[in-house]
Amino acid sequence: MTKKLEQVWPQDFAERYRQRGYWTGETFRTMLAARAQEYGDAIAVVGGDQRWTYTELAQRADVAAAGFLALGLKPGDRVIVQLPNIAEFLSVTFGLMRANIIPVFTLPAHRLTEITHFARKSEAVAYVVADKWDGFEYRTLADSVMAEVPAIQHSIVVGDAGHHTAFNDFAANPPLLPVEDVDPASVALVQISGGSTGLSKLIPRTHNDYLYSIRASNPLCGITPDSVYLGALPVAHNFPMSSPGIFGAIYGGARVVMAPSPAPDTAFPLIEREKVTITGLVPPLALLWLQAAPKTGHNLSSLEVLQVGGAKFMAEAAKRVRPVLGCTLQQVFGMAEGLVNYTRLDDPEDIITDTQGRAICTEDDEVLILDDQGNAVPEGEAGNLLTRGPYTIRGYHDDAAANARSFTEDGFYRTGDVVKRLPGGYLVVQGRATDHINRAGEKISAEEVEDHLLAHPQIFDAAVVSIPDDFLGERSCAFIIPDGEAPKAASVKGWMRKRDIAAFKIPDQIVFVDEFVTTAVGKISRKELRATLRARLIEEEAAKKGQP
Ligand code: AMP
Ligand code: DBH
Repeated sequence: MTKKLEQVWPQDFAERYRQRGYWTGETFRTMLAARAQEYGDAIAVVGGDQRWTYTELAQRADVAAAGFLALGLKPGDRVIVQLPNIAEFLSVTFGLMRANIIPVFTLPAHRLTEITHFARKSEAVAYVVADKWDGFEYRTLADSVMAEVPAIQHSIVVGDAGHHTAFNDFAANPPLLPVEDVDPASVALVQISGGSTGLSKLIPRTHNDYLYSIRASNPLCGITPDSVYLGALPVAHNFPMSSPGIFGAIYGGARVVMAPSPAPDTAFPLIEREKVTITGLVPPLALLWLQAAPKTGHNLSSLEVLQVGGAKFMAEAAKRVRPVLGCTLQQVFGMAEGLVNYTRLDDPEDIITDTQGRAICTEDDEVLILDDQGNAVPEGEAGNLLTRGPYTIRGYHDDAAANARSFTEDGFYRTGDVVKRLPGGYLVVQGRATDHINRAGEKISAEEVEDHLLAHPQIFDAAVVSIPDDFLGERSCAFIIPDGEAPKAASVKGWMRKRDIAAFKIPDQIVFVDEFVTTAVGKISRKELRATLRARLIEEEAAKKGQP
């Protein structure tokens, strides 16, 4: 028996969210069908040399759905999807949803260790990858995943499939039989958390709640049928997927352009050619774009909105967006668990540059800012952000310990972020209470990386911390107490690489130390330890910089 995959709000909340029109009963399947009706001949997606109209996208989703069902997959099954920014991202995803099969979205950067964790935790029965991407062989990864997780019965490859199941052969299947309509309160897809403690957790999102966040995002981000959204960040991530992202674009009858890379030399020609109007970036990429734009020969004048989020965008950089790129900046502070804040496109310039926006749902995104004792802090003072609302989850999948930690008894999600609130509900992110590293928008759990390091035969103990970084925002630094003679830092990094984990989790910096500080009683929490080590390194680096 597989564990039930669900996301349930208490009855009174569910009723309220329905009554107020947030949850409409629409599903991804009915949504796409309606768009194909209304915008049939308009181009829905551009990726590589593919250009599909809405009619074609819906047809391709039907073909994909028939193919998945012909393999023996059943409604309610879970499928790991690991695809880059290609047109097929949408035909695979809508195909799965068309058949009421639930996609579990992983990032192209994930490797065997992460994929097997997601596969086991979600009890997935199939795995969809592209053949090769960015120099990496996903078919080989698929072989390893299948060998380690026997419950995965099918590996489906977009492109040259080798001995795997070819997604491109799905077209040979008999057409789709009618599929039963799905309950809009059921889970449509699974997102993954950045993992503030330990391994990443699974985030089940329902049709009702996810579609609400998309539908409500569109007007705040200026999406109309004339919009062209560039998928620059990996589109499996919650931000470019839903804020408003590729789904917002499809919801609005607009166009998605898939960029194989967010680098200016790839993205700028696409902006010019496809007349892109909106895209979303993490702060380090926004800095790169600001640097490259004045020198580019490409015409970027179609760009109306540049969204920046995933990590804090500093005000000084934010101020340069309009003069350099000639478009409106939209700061986006969101989380795969739900709550998304946007600066509004017509906000005064200082709100746009100095805040991370305000919640989508003015009436029913409940935002609390509390001190460590749980008391509300006065407006303008920093505190812990907790939230509850029509698209914020009430629990992770199958993780009682994480749920006990991350949710209050009355269902508020403890975001782990420290924020202050300005008049009008605008939030300014000040920092965070949890020990993860936000490396250019990729969240890395200190604990997860420490666990890997502790498996090294020459490492006695390790503490991983975030260090402020001019470009990345934060980088990761591992403090290591060697067991005997210290290994070389490069060899520790090389060894980490062989652990089959996403490259962004490999420590940027390694510092060997003889011992960790302890308090008078000889005990120190990991949290205090990390804080002390971090403070000391920052101080030492500042002292070094200060020297002539
Ligand atoms: P996740 O829970 O993995 O989806 O990551 C969401 C987290 O990313 C938030 O809780 C914040 O810590 C961080 N984050 C997202 N957007 C911003 C932003 N605009 N400014 C600062 N931090 C952000
Ligand atoms: O960082 C995030 O997870 C994020 C950022 C902006 C997000 O999930 C979102 C918008 O929806």
